[in-house]
Amino acid sequence: MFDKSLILDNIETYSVVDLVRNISAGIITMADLDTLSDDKLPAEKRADILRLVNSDDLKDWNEARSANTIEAINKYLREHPDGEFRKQARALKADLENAIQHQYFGTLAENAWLMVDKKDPNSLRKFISEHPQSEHLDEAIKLVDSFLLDEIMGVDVDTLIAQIRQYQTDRTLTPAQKDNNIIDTINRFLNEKNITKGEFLRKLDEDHNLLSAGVVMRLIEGGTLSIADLLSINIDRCFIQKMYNGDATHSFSVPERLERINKQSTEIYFWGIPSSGKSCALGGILSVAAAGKVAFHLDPDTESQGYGYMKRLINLFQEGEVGTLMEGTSVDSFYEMGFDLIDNERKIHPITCIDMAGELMRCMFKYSAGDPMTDTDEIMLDTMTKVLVDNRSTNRKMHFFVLEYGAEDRLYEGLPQRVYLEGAVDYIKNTGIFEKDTDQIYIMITKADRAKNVSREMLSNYIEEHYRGFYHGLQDICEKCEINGGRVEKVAFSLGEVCFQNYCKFDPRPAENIVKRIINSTVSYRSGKRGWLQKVFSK
Ligand SMILES: Nc1nc2c(ncn2[C@@H]2O[C@H](COP(=O)(O)OP(=O)(O)OP(=O)(O)O)[C@@H](O)[C@H]2O)c(=O)[nH]1
Ligand SMILES: [Mg+2]
Repeated sequence: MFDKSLILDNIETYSVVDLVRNISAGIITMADLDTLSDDKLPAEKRADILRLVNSDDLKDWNEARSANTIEAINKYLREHPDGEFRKQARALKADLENAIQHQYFGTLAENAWLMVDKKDPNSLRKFISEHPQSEHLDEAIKLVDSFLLDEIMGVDVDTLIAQIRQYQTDRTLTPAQKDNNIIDTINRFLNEKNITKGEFLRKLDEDHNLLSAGVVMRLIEGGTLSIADLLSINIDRCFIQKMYNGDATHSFSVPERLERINKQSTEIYFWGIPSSGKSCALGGILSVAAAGKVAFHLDPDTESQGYGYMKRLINLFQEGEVGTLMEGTSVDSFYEMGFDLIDNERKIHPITCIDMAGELMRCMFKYSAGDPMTDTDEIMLDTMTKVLVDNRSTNRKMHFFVLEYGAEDRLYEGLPQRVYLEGAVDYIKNTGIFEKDTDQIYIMITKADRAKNVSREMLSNYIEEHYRGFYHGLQDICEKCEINGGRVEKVAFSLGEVCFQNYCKFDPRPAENIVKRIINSTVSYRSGKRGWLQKVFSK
């Protein structure tokens, strides 16, 4: 309506052709023009319009326009060399030719995109330069970018392993999220990042414990791995059997809070970051101590706060058998395991082993660094302070600092094992908990089955190379507190063969070595001499 009155009100500004086009478009009619005076629409212009409206020119142009093909427009141009609509016809023809050309190039680009090797940056670059109009251009540029980033970041199979380890230690993820992320990352690296299955299998061969049974099962179900692959990297059939039997890890309920160590005994503490192998080492040591070989007998204290836990640890490892390991110790668990170890000369060594959650090391670090702590963190630190400072017993004490072999690059909340160990030493120095009654400090390198040739020299070099500050901090404490003639003992430990994180074929020898050391360096008495023992522990 607006168009119509606009045209009629300004009729003098419109050409004859323009007015005819509006008539043929139905915007105005001849009857509308009849309402206009001759002043506005002179008779001559009105006659021209009438002639054109009734001419073949307009009819043919309308036909050509509605056909909307180059053929129809060419026909109009051919038949009306003086046609009034030639200009519009040529413009429409150019539009149609452009559209066809665009469509042609689009199809070309589509076909070319199908042919591009998406794993080859050169192939992608060629596509980008030859098909700058393609709708796949953004995708191609992104792919090239991700290749460049991989190049800068150095993406290889080691990056994949580092990412897997990162997820494994990420406290913000649930166990299901960890597994999902690990599986997705492995598949992405194998499918998109030019990492071969052979390379990945070699890494699994180097560390049979890299992936959990749950993740391996899902990789097999998804076709990424096969049983034949596992056999090809020398994974013992017994572990595959265990995995398919669906044997799950042992879990333990949270024990009651500990106020003090009650038993008159030598107290043995195990310090180390989460998953460094403290509980496994303790389990191995207790199992061996109870096995009747390097010691005659182990008599657990039923009174002990961690009695149930101790009984289960003792049964966890049997020589040559494939056992299922336990879950990580939760932050609010602090187990006291008291027992009498009767050596082969029938002398009695009263001992209390204390298993602490690795999370406690983080709490100590956070405390020293002034970082915010949760309520559970506070409670745990408080338990430790009660046991080791406020309600400190007069018992003799040994401390094992557990250091996981080969975990230098693994980060826990962004920091490596070294930083937490050094933080623990600082905390210990400040609280003075090693003063007076500590007899020995050990550095125990766990998971030593991963090392090639374990020897005294190799252990010393390894510690010197990766944990110098921590080692010298401990040595400092030994010298100042006159512990073991100023010497930190070093010992290697391994459970034997550990596979899929949850299963273990137990080799008792490393644990036997530790039990012998414990027997040699703890106070003992012959039965019937408990009064004498009381004197020893109270000195
Ligand atoms: N290769 C190898 N792996 C081990 C050994 N001991 C433990 N592990 C692995 O390390 C994992 C963690 O061991 P734990 O003993 O639970 O570690 P932890 O120090 O008690 O950890 P938190 O209780 O979380 O502080 C186990 O589930 C095993 O997969 C070992 O001797 N060799
Ligand atoms: Mg533990």
